[in-house]
Amino acid sequence: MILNFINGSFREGAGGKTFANLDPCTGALIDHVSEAGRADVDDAVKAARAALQGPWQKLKLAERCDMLYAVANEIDRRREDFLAAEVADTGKPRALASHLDIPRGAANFRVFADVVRSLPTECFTGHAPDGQPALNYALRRPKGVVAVVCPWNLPLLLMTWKVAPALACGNAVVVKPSEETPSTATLLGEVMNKVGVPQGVYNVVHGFGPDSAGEFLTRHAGIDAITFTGETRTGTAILKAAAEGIKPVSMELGGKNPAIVFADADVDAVMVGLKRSVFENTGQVCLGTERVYVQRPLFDEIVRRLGEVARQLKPGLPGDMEANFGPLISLEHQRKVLGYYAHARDEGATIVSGGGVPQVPAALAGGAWIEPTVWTGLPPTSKVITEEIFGPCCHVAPFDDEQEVLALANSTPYGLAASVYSRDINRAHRVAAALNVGVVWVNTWFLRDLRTAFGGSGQSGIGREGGAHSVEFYTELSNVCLKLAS
Ligand code: NAD
Ligand code: 6OD
Repeated sequence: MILNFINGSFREGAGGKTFANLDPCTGALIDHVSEAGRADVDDAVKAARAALQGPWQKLKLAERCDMLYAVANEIDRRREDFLAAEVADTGKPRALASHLDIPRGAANFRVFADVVRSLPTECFTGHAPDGQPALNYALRRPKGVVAVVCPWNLPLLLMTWKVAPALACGNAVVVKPSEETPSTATLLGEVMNKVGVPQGVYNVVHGFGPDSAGEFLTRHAGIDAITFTGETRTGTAILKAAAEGIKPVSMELGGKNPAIVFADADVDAVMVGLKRSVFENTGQVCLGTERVYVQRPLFDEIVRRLGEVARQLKPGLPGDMEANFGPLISLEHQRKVLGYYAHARDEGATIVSGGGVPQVPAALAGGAWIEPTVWTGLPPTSKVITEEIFGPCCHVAPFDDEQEVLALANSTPYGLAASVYSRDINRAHRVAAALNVGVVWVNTWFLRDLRTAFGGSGQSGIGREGGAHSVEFYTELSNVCLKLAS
């Protein structure tokens, strides 16, 4: 049984309710998860508050940062355990989790410990009306108890992306992992205990969203801030919860990200980028590309090569060295993605590759398998082009000039990420500046420097995290004005 982690102890939810954690590759039961009820969430929030007012607050900044380095080292030491838990919950290829998810889990703690350790505070010198010197300086305090609500696509990576800066800034957290991926957040509880993080600083409550742990947590009067990663629609529900009590929010939401390929691009580099941005993690990356715009001279070649890339991906179990393509997270998500596949067919799309469910061995028949899919020929108003699908698929459309492609790229209410492929650095710079998105990659994709601002515009989010931007969210500033005697 996967348990809640409250005040340093693993425990069952008081109501005794459980739910199933299913293997996305086969549909088989991995384990039962103990669901936290309202009382458990309340206990977690109280434990976090007590930790804040007790031992956590008393640690010196350097001691806290050293402790976060110890957390990172322990994740590295238990890499195999984290890897096994992450691939079991998600079905993603082991190779992907071992170069992306687990190392980033550790890196998040190191980077934010470093950011906070070397953070300056602002200071202004001036004078009072009587001519005496005055000194204004800023004090940073943790926000308090932070609710961290997480999705299932990169569970450890995205959870620690929030937990690490929150703890580095001196907060205590209550994490609500996705119901689909409860394991690595729970395992992190063992790490916290092992390295001596005081009890109550890191808590995990399991459950669902509405009328369950997610809602109980985000509506709890005892939390001081909410950081959320997930769907835009869920973001709306959480914003309403946050309005009660005026809770600060950080929202990392959905995207419908374009890739723009100019005719002067290095086509091999484009294919490397698109292979990853369309198909990696079975397309379940918020930053992933679902709209590809190609300048007309390269259109046929890119479409043909993208179709070949899709056909070469091989579905299989995480540890299968011949396979490089996992399932979707669940049958429910598979139904949603297949709904878009059917819609594209009905609207008369040209299906360059895929479009359905692949043949898999009988042992995998209960899994959420899906074909990587490439379409052309849909009108720009199609919901396949305007709505986030969150699957391994993209639509490719031709364009003739820069103004036209900018209008197409900026035509959805989302604004998370974009990639631009061109050898012309001036054009890349101009186009990047004209895209209404939070992150632009030029001639690459998902190349991360954790000190940079990260987040979305429009319906893709509120606020920025990363480096000092995370510190802004996870701390409160108060200014001290000190009138000095000469
Ligand atoms: P989701 O919104 O369905 O769920 C996210 C979390 O919210 C889960 O833990 C869920 O239990 C909880 N939740 C659901 N309803 C709630 C409610 N009413 N109150 C409180 N909590 C609630 O998202 P998902 O399906 O897990 O993840 C996929 C989505 O996340 C995609 O839209 C993707 O684009 C987005 N995403 C965005 C980013 C980003 O950085 N912008 C990163 C990863 C994923
Ligand atoms: O790399 C990150 O820090 C980050 N937040 C990635 C988000 C990926 C979305 O699926």
